[in-house]
Amino acid sequence: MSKKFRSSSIGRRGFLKGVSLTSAAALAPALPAKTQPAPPQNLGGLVPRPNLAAETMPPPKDLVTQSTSGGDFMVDVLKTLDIDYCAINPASMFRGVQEAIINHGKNTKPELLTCTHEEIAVAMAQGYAKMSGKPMAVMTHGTVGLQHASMALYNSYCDRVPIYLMIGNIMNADKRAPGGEWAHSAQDPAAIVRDFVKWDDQPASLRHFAESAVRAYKIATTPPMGPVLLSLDAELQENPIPDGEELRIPKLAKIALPQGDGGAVAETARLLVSAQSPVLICDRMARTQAGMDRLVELAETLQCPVVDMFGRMNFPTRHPLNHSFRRTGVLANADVIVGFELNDYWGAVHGFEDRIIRRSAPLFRPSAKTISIGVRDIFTKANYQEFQRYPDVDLAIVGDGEATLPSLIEEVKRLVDANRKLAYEARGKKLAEAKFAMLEQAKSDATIAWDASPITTSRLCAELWGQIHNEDWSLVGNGIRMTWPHRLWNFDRTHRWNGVSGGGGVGYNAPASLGAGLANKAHGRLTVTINGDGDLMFTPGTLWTAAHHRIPILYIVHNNRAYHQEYMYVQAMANRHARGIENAHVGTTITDPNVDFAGLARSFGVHGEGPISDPNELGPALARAIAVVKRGEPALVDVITESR
Ligand SMILES: Cc1ncc(C[n+]2csc(CCOP(=O)(O)OP(=O)(O)O)c2C)c(N)n1
Ligand SMILES: [Mg+2]
Repeated sequence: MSKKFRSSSIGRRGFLKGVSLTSAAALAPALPAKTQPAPPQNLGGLVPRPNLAAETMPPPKDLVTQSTSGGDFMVDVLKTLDIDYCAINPASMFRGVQEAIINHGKNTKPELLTCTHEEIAVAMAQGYAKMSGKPMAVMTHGTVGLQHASMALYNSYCDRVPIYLMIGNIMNADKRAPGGEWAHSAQDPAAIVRDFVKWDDQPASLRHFAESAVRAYKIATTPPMGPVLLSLDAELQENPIPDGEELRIPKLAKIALPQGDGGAVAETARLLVSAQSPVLICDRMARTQAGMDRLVELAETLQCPVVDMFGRMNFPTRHPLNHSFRRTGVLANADVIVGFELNDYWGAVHGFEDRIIRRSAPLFRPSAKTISIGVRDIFTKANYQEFQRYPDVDLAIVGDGEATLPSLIEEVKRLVDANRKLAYEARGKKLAEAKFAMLEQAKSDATIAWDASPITTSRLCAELWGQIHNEDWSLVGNGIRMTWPHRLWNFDRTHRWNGVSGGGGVGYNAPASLGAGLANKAHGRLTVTINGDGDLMFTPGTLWTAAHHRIPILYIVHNNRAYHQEYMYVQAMANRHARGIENAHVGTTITDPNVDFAGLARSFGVHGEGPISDPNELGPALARAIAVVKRGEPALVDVITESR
């Protein structure tokens, strides 16, 4: 018998005498013989593994007390960035910073928001940033939290929205507890999302952190904006600030936005002024009310139509020059087309059919002059193909759309003489007539199947509009594929609409709307969102966060009990293959069982109404829910809809 074996067998005998103070058995309260748990059966891999590290470590000689921590300094740095909120799902890898935010930072600037999924945290930040104009911080666990966050991060990236994301990591292998901390650490944790964040870093010291933290903010908020990622070493967060360490926090520069080249802007003005039928198209253009006001000024000066692709709230929907729903008509006539911050210039000026076979055709004449103004060309990555089809424009002006508008307006105004003014007025009159006819048509279309059950999406939107139009309302998400509210309602300010997901990743609407609702809360606005049932099933825990943080928001569930878009695609495929559409519900519907969204809401502490399939019950249910929201709480109305 080897010596090694003998000594270990003695150790085992000692343990069996019950003298090992550090054993789990010694720490457990004694139970009467009768209630002693039965010895574990063969549970295979299900038996929880003991924390060997804790059991075998001698107790520390001195109780560790430290008056500073790296996390405290990190919070001090964050405070200089004027970040109001930090959305988290709690995780030990950032426990140092979390504790510092709560106790050192007094849970203000940033204040923690408790989220039930990392995807919710990031999407909340996306909706918040667009509505408030500034980033929210998000903290997630190391590898696993970041993996959950990744799709929402991709949406933010595609939408060019700043997200200030931090994750925890343990860089020194010697410091990782066995088990989870190894699985939650990575050599290069950002690798999984590097294709769709603008910048990332893993600071090795607190000085390094300070610089990277300020740099990250600057990069995220410089157009084209985007998410950034800082990986925070747990030791750096938790340990004291090293003795004698002189730390300073770099200042955050005021960012002057890039404007389009003066000569190119003057050329654009010349083309616009001399055109017979100029068209302006915009997408992610207006960041502020000034952006919308300037676009109105430019359009009114030229009396030309504006097509809004709705990536932001760019142009008032009831304005006589808003021809977003006559895109095909106005482009067919256009001789000059100027696109502002178009995510997809090619897509905006082409028709594309993808239901049966994939084919496309230009919507404009080959002789039309095409110009783009925006920052999209400044920043492109290779792998993910969100950069869209190549837009072969005649002139690409690289500059921020909103920031370039003043010089363009000035140039245009300089060139417009009295004769032109007269011609423009005549053009504007015709456009106003067409717009009026379009609005009347929309109102009439909305009455089709008015009394139908399930409820038409047009009736839903008309009822909703009837109850909110006298409030300072804000529609922050729309699962009705963009049509009815924008056709019917009077969106007249930038906060009336908050854009779309960017990456088309479902699960965005519910949490992004909540983030926008949080931003609106400070202004006392009535926040409303129309949420697909499928979308809400991805991120239902959002409702709990709404209740927990008392965020007033009205969720309308556009409940067609299906992933209806996909249902229609499967129908289209079945049609193409001449096999009948009877089976298209397989894998595409959300029935059997039906989801009780009102019950779900109530279970999270949110006022729930519905399911409502009788259109006459809709108005009273909306009124009750709006009353709840107006007193500062969230509410949900589940509306059984047909899809149109
Ligand atoms: C993460 C993700 N998964 C799946 C899809 C495919 N998808 C596109 S629309 C859609 C349906 C969403 O359902 P719902 O919100 O109810 O909208 P509806 O189509 O019923 O109007 C799905 C599953 C996606 N875009 N993103
Ligand atoms: Mg649906």
